[in-house]
Amino acid sequence: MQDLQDELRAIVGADQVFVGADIDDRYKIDLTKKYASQPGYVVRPATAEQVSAVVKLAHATGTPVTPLSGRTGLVGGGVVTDGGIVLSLERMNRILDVDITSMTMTVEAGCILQTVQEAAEAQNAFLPLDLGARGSAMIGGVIATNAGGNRVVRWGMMRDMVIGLEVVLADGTIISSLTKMLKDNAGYNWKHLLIGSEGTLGIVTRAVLRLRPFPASSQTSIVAVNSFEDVITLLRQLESGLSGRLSSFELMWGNFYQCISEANLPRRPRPLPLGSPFYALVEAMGSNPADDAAQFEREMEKVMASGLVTNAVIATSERERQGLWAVREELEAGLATYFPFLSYDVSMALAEMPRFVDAATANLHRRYSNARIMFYGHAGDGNLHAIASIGETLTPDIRISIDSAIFEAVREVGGSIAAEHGIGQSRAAFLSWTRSPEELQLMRAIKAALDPRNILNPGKWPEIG
Ligand code: LAC
Ligand code: ZN
Repeated sequence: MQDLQDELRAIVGADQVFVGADIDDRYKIDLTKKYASQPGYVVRPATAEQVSAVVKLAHATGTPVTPLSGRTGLVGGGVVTDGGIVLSLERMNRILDVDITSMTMTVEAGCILQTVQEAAEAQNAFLPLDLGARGSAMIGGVIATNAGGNRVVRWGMMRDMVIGLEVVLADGTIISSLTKMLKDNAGYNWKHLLIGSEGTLGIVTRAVLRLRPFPASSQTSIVAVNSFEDVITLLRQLESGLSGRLSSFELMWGNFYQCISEANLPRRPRPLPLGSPFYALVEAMGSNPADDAAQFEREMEKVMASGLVTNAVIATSERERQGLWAVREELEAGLATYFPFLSYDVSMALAEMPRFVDAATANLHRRYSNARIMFYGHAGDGNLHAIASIGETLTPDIRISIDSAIFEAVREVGGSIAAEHGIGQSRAAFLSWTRSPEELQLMRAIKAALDPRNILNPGKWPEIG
């Protein structure tokens, strides 16, 4: 133990290794406060070479290593096994290059998403990935989890924005492929295997990200819709009517909208009256402010005139835009009346959404007659979030029972139990509900090949390694 500590100190410097009582709580417990552990060591390297040396040492000694970036994960993926090494990327936070000729930027894993977005914007460029946790989530984490968020409907997930990648493998090998070209079909694309592997196959240290022209205009609206069928028609109509500029389509069931509206929030978002079965937050982005706004208004008038949308409000300033987004972003305070709750992140074919919602609700009420559940999410991506509460403390048994109610419904519609937040610890027991035995066998083979000693974020996906 003392030896390992000394060796870690020799690698990263004595002041960047923490043990015992010197370990800050933030390394012990996750954001959801559902997962906690006693790390043996917290190590904060400054370079890929230091990450490599730490991992090599872990490999040699069979010590678990969990990479940690912005601590905004919701599934317990960043909590190390008791006694293991928390490898925090927070000091590796340099923006190395913004290249507006190739429209790429090269960043270290510990860069905060918002900082990266702003550095791109300063050069009139745009990193489209966006999510509520933008102010703390770090690039390494959003790559390791293949984060999605609010603009996937137009620009895809993190996977679609990573051009080059540098990772440290389980034996300490540094694979540095910080290329700037979009096309590269020279053999297996290992990069995509690492993206979304949640720290189980390698540790992201740097990345080259794809940039887009900064959108000079955005139009934002919240609309009320009467039926799910109309929601789909609206989505498809806006996709074509806005000439591909639709960048967010966030759906909210009526009770979710009501819950957030009635919460004691500083901004009290309630742009439209309560009582509609569905609300959608719609945003378009483009590069011709005057034309874009006119086109947006025209499309909105059309969908109002046809009755597809029963009510709408369009933001007329950035402040109003923020006000509309508050309905989706003030979740912590907004969900207070549901506390304690469990939250879900599932996906399915869009046409199956109503069947899923009905089945999940019925399954839950069969188990807990006083349960409450509400749905919202990135409907344009087939991704729904659910918030479930039974008004009492959520013991491990109750959690499994509520999880089962929701995931049975996912299984019924052939969906996925983990659309964008990942598996981490909280979904691990249900991986086989969503992946075939053959898929699990393939995952086991990949894990065994890349991390034969099972030191990288172990204990998270027990069926895999
Ligand atoms: C959201 C996060 C929880 O979409 O994924 O609100
Ligand atoms: Zn989400």
